[in-house]
Amino acid sequence: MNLTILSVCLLFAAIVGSGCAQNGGCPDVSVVYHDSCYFFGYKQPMTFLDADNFCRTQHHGRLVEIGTPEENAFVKNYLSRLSHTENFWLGMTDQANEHDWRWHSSDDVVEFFDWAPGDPDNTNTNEDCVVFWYERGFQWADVPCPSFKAEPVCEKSISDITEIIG
Ligand SMILES: [Ca+2]
Ligand SMILES: [Ca+2]
Repeated sequence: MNLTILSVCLLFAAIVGSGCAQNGGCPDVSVVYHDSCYFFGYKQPMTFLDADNFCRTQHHGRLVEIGTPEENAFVKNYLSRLSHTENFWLGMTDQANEHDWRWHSSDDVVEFFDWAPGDPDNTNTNEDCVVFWYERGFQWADVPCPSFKAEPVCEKSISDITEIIG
């Protein structure tokens, strides 16, 4: 664990009262919130498919799927504390049917949204993926899946880890 990660971890612990020592079974580079580990990419913007692949292969998880306003607030709060002017992918698309937003890993219907004003606008009828948009305080914006580049936020359920270990 390097100093930066440790600092972030301690800051996080101070905010939410959650310890870092055990880290809930998550890898050292992750942050724990409720029953998931989160990994925030911070080096290399990539396409949606590359980001999805990154989360599955590097973190054995998936792009983040936001189920509640509280989870959304947690992720946005974390992103806002990174000294990092970048956008970050969510794991949702409306590629199959326009305006029918689904979680990418399960095809389940997305029920909570935090769209930035004016989004989703499906610019050029070609915006089927979604980012936490830096310039709008990390509210959500639809962007083109194949050409837009952003950083991944990966999520892994702690129950998945328990199943692997147990
Ligand atoms: Ca769309
Ligand atoms: Ca848009």
